Amino acid sequence: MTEDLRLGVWAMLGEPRTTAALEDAGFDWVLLDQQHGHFDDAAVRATFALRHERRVPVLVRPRANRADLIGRALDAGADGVIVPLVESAAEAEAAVAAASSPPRGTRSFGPLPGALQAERPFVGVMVETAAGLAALDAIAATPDLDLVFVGPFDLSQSLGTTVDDLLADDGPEAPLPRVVAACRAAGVRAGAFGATEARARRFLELGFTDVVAALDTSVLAAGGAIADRVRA
Ligand code: 3PY
Ligand code: MG
Repeated sequence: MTEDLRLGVWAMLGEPRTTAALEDAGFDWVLLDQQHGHFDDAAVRATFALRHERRVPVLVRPRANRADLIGRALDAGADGVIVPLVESAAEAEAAVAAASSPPRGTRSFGPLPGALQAERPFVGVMVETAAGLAALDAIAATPDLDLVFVGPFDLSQSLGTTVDDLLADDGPEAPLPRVVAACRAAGVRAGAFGATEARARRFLELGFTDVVAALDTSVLAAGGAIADRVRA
């Protein structure tokens, strides 16, 4: 297994204090989901306001690949973004440009602490449609892109298959091995939304490095094991 493995936890609940506690839960990064989770801008800002020690990177998935949404997440203090539904090199470049201050990009300055980050934020784009897969090599080659991240639910629906069949398919021309190969060729990280332990392990076997291993809800549910141990 690669040493450069980064396991993530994906926060859906929009609960700032619960999410802040996840920074101590043993994962390498935390993501706040504004596309499908309950994080509105106020919850994102409240989560970052609780962060004094910045123990692990906290990323945001904005609702869409839009410069205004990416800029607001970064202004709130996000260490980076993972941008959904990217289908072309031009869309990937738009995401990187939105996250990067001039001269590299077009990010506008706002006089807030998050806007004063010295380093360029981490930028991932999600490949999760047949069109995105068709443009994979060009997307992965986007200058300054850090990560290509697979959304297996959208991707399997778009390809007319199931998540588990997608994960089982490991021939060289299969979608997931192609993502790993394209990322290696381009020198970007390969990530995926595993979310359950079994699927996260399978993504690691396939060569992905930045794998979501749990949701905030599943971390809470895992606490049932504590009750079981105490009862025993
Ligand atoms: C997907 O699997 O499509 C995702 O975006 C995970 O949230
Ligand atoms: Mg998706």
